[in-house]
Amino acid sequence: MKRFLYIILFTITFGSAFANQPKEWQLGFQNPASEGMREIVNFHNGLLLPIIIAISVFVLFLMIFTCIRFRASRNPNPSKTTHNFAVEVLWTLIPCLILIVMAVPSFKILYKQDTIPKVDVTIKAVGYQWYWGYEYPDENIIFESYMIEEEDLKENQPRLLTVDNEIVVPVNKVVKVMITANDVLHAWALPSFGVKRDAVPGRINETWFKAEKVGTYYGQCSELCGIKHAFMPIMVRVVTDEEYVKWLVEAKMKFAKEPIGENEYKKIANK
Ligand SMILES: [Cu+2]
Repeated sequence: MKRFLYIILFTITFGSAFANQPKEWQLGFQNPASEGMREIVNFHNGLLLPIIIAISVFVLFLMIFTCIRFRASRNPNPSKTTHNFAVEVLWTLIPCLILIVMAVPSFKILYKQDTIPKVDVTIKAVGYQWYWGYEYPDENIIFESYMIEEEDLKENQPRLLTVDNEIVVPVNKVVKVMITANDVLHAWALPSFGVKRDAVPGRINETWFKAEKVGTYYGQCSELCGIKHAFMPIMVRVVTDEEYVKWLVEAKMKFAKEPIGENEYKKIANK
């Protein structure tokens, strides 16, 4: 039984290895790319899943046992028993204990996610019907990010997930994301980083992640926001520090929030 369980856990954990995006027939989570998500996956696969499997197997056993043992043909005069004090105490206490065992590590992870460490890069994400607007407030960069239609996709660009202007962040740096919306509720979600926050008009929600691997990661708006809710994906490119600096220079020219003067342009270009 134990070995069987390990095989299931192994398949779920590593079945989708090396993927930063959903895979066909995927069962488990996307491959984690941050410490936060790794903790969530371990919590789920290491604790929650075994408990859920054990409970399901136990309930199934009870049902089969009851159907056979107490079937009508074997019990022409059914028992009139209605109460059993000991059983009632047990079936209240045991579920309570199980919930406490699950709640303690769960809150630990939640509180850890809630505490933002020293921030290296700040990004503001604004949900619109139906695209994302991004701003790097410290870098004078602002741009919009639209999904690329299926007919315009290039090779290896995943359908419904690729955008024209992705956000770029440096690897192993704490990125704070300030999330809000301009019209209706949206939600900024990135499974590989274990990040999901509602985007609420008139309010800023904060979250953070520290991507551990260079690569491209995909997420989607996760709050029903209207007819094109499924077509406002989130794309994050995690790059090395040098590549990030290079991107910043390009982005500052391309996406400057305020028009920049010739002197400033030269300053950026010389960086
Ligand atoms: Cu949305």
